[in-house]
Amino acid sequence: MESSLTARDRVGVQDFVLLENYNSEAAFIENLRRRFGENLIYTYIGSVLVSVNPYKELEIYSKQQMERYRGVSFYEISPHIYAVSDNTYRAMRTERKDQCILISGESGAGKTEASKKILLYYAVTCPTNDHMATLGDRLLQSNPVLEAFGNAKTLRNDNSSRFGKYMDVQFDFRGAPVGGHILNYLLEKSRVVHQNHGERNFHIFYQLLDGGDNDLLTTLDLERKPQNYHYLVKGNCPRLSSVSDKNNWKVVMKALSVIGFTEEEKLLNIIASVLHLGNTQFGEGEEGETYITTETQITNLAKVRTMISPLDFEQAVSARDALAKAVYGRTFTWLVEKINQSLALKDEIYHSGKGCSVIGLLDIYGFEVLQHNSFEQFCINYCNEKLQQLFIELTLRSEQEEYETEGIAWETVQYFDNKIICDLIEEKHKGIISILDEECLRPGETCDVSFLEKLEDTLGGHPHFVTHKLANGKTRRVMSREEFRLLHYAGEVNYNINGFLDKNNDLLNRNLKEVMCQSDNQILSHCFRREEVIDQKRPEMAATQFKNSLTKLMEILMSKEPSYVRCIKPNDAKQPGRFDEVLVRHQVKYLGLMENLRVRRAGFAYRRRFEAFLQRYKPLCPETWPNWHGRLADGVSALVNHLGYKAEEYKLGRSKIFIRFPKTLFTTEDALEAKKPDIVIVIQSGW
Ligand code: AOV
Ligand code: MG
Repeated sequence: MESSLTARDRVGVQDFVLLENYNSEAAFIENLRRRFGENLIYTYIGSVLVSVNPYKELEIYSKQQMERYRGVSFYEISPHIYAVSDNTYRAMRTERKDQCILISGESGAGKTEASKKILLYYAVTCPTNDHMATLGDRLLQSNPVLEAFGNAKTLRNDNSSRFGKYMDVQFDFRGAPVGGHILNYLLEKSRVVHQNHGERNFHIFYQLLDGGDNDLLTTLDLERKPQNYHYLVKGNCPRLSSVSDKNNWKVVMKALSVIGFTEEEKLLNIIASVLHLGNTQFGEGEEGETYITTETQITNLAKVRTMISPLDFEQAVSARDALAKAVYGRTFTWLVEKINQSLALKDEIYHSGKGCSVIGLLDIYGFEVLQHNSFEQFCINYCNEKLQQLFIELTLRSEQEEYETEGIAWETVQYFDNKIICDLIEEKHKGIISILDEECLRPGETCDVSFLEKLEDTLGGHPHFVTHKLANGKTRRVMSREEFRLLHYAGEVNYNINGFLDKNNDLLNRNLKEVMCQSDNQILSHCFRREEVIDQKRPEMAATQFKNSLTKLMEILMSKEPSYVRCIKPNDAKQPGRFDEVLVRHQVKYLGLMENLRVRRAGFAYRRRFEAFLQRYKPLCPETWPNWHGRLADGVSALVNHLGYKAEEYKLGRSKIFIRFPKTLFTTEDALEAKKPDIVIVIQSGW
């Protein structure tokens, strides 16, 4: 077999399973470091892809590279995100089973970039369906739009996803992409009205101000300088060196037109209104009444002002901000709906009876520890706990269970099961979310502090929950009286309770809702439904809604065959070429990569069902070629004996053969490759 691997590709080992000292974390990290030094950012643990963010453009994503990976097995070629894309695609085609690719890692580790590369691979390499020739383009163009409205610069990442995203790509029976559907999860709305120092609001605001032409800005009554807008100055970071808002504006406008979007004007009107809303300033009158001290020309806002003015100063500010968040958040959801309409599967394909298969891509916000962590970080980190739980469930646990069902002797690998933390957060009645909801609903005086006290009463003594009072000198780091600490699988995080109740309640003044229902802007009147104003039922609280949507997401993912991409961030400075070992070690630990490797290694790198193994390799043994008529297990036995497999190299289970080292399989594959011309000749001569 001609190998496609060059000497450089072979730096270190390309699959950790081949690492001699596979129990050593130091050897693991050294392998990552050496490969990273050669710009080899991808390495496997069996079929799991580990990716280290290079923080620079690498020449490994071209169309030629895509071609190299098409239809090629994992072990024949250097590890790549395209190999995962291709293998997943082929598994979907041959096994006719829906797939999903789960991308995890902390903020800035490269999840979103990975998901875009996968999508690009499908858009470029898959056949096209005549009915849906432009679908690939539309799938790709959904990204810049959603990023403009849902991503922002944070201290961790200049293009940080501030919403969770799960995207289904649907393929027809010939393997052409024919549809797509996006589910979005909890946008970090609070960013619309407040940003931490060094962070920005959502990209779209700056793009509009920098890129919109003069006429547009005049129509919207906007000035160019972000500094003039109250909602854009909180982080004191109007410009970014790494991105051009002006160029991205063009990209986003073009993307909207590819998607077939016709409501730009209304959409931009809303974005401008949010900025004007932020600039609505209040003064306090002598009698404690509030008056508006600013004037703008946006008509919708006139009514809003009338609504706000009877409130006291603080209420007025908070009503204004609540409105801005609601308007932005709902517009974002509306935008996702619009994109979904553009990607929707055509009825004639849906009803063709030929069936579609699906590959789901999950790209969520990564685990996040900030100086000041609030409700948003709590939700984001909870989401990461759930994803880690799924990983444990599907790789570590199911792998070990398979050995049991197959009756293979096996030494159990210990791993940290984070279910205890998921329960701490989501359990009915005594989980943090339940307690938070209860506190929001309890009549009488409730506040963030009473919430904290309730947490202490209920959760005191839980090994993953600490507060100032409970710490009792047991913790080295000082905690304030307004915090609780969770010991997450990925590290400790202190959450400040201020604002938890409000954010969970997520209430909007009823009168303001009413004004929005009556808006001339159809997007707004669509987002704020009259029924909502009439309906007295209290909608579910924010955290519970999020919890329920995550439960549904887990069900979706569990019903599919998963592949994993584990992203690692090499340094905190967003710099190329820097590999901070302490930081990487921490991630390797909490991602459970060593356990992942141990399970893979202590176990068997490859496994195949007897039928599949015989079918593929039967030409290599006279006893099994051309057909084996006895018991499948005996046929496999005869085959491996003939091939000279040693006892420690393999085991036969009840229905599968387990091969310990990839090398064994490589050798067998090579033998098959060498044999191929003979087989063809034999078949042609009518044997
Ligand atoms: P994230 O999605 O994991 O963070 P991103 O995918 O946005 O992280 O990556 C952060 C930045 O790292 C990108 O903007 C690129 O500059 C760089 N980068 C990542 N992967 C690559 C790559 N393969 N090649 C070149 N540069 C890369 V977050 O959304 O914050 O959780 O919430
Ligand atoms: Mg991201």
